[in-house]
Amino acid sequence: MILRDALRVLIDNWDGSHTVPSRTLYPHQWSWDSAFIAIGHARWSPRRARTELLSLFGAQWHDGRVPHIVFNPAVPEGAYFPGPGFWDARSPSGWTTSGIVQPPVHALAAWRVHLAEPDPAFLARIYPRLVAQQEFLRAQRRGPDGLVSIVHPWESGMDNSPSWDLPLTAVEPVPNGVARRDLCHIDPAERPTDRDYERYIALARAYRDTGYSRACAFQVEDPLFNAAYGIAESTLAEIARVIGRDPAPHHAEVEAVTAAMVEHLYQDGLFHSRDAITGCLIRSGSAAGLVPLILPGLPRDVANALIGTGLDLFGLKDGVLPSYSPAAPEFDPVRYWRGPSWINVSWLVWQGLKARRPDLAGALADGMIGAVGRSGFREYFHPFTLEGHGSGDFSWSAALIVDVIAEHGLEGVPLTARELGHQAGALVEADHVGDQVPA
Ligand code: 9WN
Repeated sequence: MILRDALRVLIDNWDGSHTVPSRTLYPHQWSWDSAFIAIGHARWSPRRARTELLSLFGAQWHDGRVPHIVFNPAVPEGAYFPGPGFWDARSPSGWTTSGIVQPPVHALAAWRVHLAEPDPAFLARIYPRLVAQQEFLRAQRRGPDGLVSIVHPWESGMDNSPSWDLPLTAVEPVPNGVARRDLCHIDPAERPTDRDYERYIALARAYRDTGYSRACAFQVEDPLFNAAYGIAESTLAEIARVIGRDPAPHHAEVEAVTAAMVEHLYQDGLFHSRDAITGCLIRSGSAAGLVPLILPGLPRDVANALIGTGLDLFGLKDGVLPSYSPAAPEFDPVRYWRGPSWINVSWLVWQGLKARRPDLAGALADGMIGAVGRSGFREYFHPFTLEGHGSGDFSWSAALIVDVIAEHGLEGVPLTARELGHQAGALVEADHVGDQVPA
């Protein structure tokens, strides 16, 4: 039942070449959403997964950046704020886009699509684009210590995390006089405050006014973003091997960024963000600090300490990962990224736990399935009651649950692709009607 419902969400949110995160709240294509969604599609329709990624990379800029939103021209300007008119940006291929990025989890997604249905031609096609995405970060975002920065909280993907409260004080909030669209759909208690929103808009406007070329008042080295950058290099090495390219530079790069993260972002059993303007570590209780567990070369003592922190401060053994530690005073169990549990961050930590602590990984898989079983495919969940919040029928919650079920199974029995397809039945047969495969 969960599986069929998940596929139903993915099919309903499909727009012919990509999947919207949510029909109501987010009616365009989002960058890291598409990567997570492709990971789910790979389990039942690798073709759709390839289309999802290729359509996103079809809007890549000449400098290699993959914009965090690719706007659907058929959706009215007012359906999402800030929309294409605000960002005033266009990809070389003609798509209107935003000008900021999100964590580069796309190489990981491409690789998993390939594992589901080996396709060296797809890998050969997407590899140079994935490399260009990393090169953009090296060219425009890498600091002297070898870490890449985000220039807007939206680039972290964990937009309203308390980790950004301090660096955001450097941004003057400017009332923008535009009604917030998100509050038409969601209770204000579950979304960022107006003051935070004014800062987001002021910062995006300032970056836009530099031609999307110079960081403004916010420049932060985030552990989730850097871990994504590192795992992308590690995965690019795998891809390079399959298509006959040299994996060595990718291995060297993931080793270098892992070492830089341990040296500069790790303290007392957790990775933290660092303000790249002041050089100060922003000590916080964000679950972003556990995501470096996905890095294959993380020193064992660091990994063990992270797991200890996960158990002590995040309640990891209960199988539900809050986005912010309940032990911290800023914790809020229902407000956007300030405490609720999200399936994508849980999924990333699950990846990191599988080889290191299968028992905890299993508990987390059961916890993710339990959350959607209790409340449906919501955007986020109260970490104690599992009550759902934010948007309903949220695509990455559905997609990643398909992946979790395919691997971990329901009640511990994994499903083969054939069984998964069989369970999905007629839904899968009907899936390709109206698809537009990117040229
Ligand atoms: C701004 C689409 C996106 C996710 C982000 C999440 C939220 C947007 C918003 O929705 O951000 O990009 O309007 O709040 O924070 O991670 O990619 O699902």
